[in-house]
Amino acid sequence: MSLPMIPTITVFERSPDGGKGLARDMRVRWALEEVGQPYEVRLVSFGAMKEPAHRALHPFGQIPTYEEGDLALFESGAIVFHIASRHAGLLPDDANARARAITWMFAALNTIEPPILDLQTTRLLEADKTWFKQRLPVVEDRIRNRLGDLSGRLGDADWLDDAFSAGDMMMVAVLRWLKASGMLKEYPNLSAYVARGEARPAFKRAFDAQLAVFTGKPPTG
Ligand code: GTB
Repeated sequence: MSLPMIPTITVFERSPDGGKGLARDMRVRWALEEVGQPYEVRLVSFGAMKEPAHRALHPFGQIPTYEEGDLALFESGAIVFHIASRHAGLLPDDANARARAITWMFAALNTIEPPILDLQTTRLLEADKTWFKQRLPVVEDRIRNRLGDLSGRLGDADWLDDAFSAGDMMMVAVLRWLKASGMLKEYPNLSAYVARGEARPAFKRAFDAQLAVFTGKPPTG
């Protein structure tokens, strides 16, 4: 009898978010928790991330990576899709519903994440520029544009397409990046949607596990 393969993911040795669960390993942890797959974690420093050993796993020298036997993956979206495809729980059985859930995963990563990332980059790297004050509202309005549409589509539903799926998981993970900005509060149904995602037991386990890396104390739950 062969033993089940325990995947290993890489995460920041010391996450710059201070344990808020904003780095992209959080979505991989969350997916693994949703499907009940145990996993191991290898901590990587900023220096080690750029070394050949890590670049063999991740060409861009980043986290997260995912190793399972002789399979090595990078890109959080591809990793979550792999997990969701191999296990029950994150993608519906019905072929059309499955395709729609995958569409929402792409929407989270390709349509919602880019303007939000632009805001983080603008705040982090461009605050000292003369044009920062003019640029900031432009970047924020691009996000509002997307949030308005997403909010309209979600309406008063719990999830984007019937039952919770990898599409919701990815969307909530991306929207969480906006919490500190206060922008999410402008869309009460999106705030509630994120809160619903965060209330899931699998989210809590994933959050506690990443926090434990930061605090050095084991998860309490
Ligand atoms: N497209 C890749 C993926 O989805 O996996 C992007 C991977 C990536 O950017 N990883 C970051 C990294 O390794 C960690 S998530 N950075 C080190 C480097 O590039 O040298 C970083 C992150 C945390 C929190 C926010 N946020 O709050 O907006 C954004 C990005």
